[in-house]
Amino acid sequence: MKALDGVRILDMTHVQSGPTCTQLLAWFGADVIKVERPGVGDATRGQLRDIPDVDSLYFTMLNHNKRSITVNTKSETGRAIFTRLIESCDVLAENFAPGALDRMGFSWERIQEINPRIIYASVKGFGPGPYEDCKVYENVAQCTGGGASTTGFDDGPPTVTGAQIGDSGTGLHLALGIVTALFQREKSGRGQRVVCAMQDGVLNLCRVKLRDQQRLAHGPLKEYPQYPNGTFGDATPRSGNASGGGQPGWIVKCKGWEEDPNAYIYIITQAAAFAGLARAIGHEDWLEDPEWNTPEARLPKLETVFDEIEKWTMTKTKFEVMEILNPLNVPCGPVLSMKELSQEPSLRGTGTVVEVDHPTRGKYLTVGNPIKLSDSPADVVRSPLLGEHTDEVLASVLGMSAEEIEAAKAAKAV
Ligand code: CAO
Repeated sequence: MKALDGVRILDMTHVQSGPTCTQLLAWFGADVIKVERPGVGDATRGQLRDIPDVDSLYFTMLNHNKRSITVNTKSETGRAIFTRLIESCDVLAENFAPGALDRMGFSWERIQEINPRIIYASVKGFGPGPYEDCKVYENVAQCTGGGASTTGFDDGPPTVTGAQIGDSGTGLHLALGIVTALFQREKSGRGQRVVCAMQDGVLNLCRVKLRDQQRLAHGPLKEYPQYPNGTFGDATPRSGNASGGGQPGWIVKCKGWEEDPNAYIYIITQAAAFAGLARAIGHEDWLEDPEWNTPEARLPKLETVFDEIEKWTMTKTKFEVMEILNPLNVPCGPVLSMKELSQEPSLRGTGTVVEVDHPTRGKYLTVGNPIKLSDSPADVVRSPLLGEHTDEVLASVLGMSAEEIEAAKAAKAV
């Protein structure tokens, strides 16, 4: 048995933010029925294709464990089928441009009339306000949610990150909203509206930067590299690779950095483990010297501290550094490339990196469910082909006869 067995999701999501959410719910056991436009489908099926005429990795890696049905929700017969699907499902999830579902004839009021128990969940770019009608993609959300203004080096431009905090991050938020609403429905008997704006999701993940904005009013941010030599403006600045948690940290070069762009390691010079670190890099002299042996004394000289650490790390590989520093309780982590992560045996062992077989693509790697439940294991099942389950869903979920299905096909509704 899976945690969400018995929960049926009418999945109108596309691209990345919404599909991330419904994929998670599918891994927890929900029956996710992905509704796509006949002949077209989710635009990502054809985006960034590596193999001609085959569903892209963009699509396959975001739509595991789902069933696909094609319905033209703008045709009369299609709308009637969609109405019956709303009646039969617990959740309707979507992330179209603002107003798209209303334009199809399905306002929240109408959806509640059809099924008062349904949870109607949406991702939008912005919440109510001046930008509520805007279309939004990942990097736009990273910029509007505070990610870009606080990422990068102080002397460089705002920078977006490779982690998809706008899309996948908001999808995660939406998934939590949906299961919370399902939990409340157990007591209230009613569905509700769940909305996550990507700007809000990114800002939530940048919470500590709003913390720093307010600390700035009371003096410089001492853990930022701008202290004590640089200047602070009136907004949280970009902190480069500085550690956010009040324990100084930085990325330093390791052996082979000249050829390998990822021969680096992150090292945190936590006060409690500093003595071991100083000894390891050959700086016992720091331990007795009041110029170096307290965090306060080191704070204005962090650049020198990390330069000295780097002289040592450049003589070792990032994995050797890890092996030496871990027993000394020095928090550190090698910069791992996607190539290294894809080959890491422990991630294969836990199902976080999984190989999947696909009928037209063949074998590919994906990221499995990162959330591990002891009573609800997640098996990764390949993504559906466009409309692969149309007949099956119309017959088994809506009880349509073969003749009715043929008639819907003839009307080009499915
Ligand atoms: N049958 C008939 N029509 C369908 C359909 C179906 N099964 N499924 C979708 N459509 C229609 C929609 O009704 C819409 O038509 P209208 O414009 O006439 O209302 C159209 O297809 C596509 O909707 P869209 O405007 O959402 O698509 P887009 O590619 O232009 O925009 C995006 C994409 C992501 C920018 C936009 O959907 C958006 O801003 N979504 C909210 C924020 C979000 O989730 N962004 C993250 C995306 S991941 O980077």
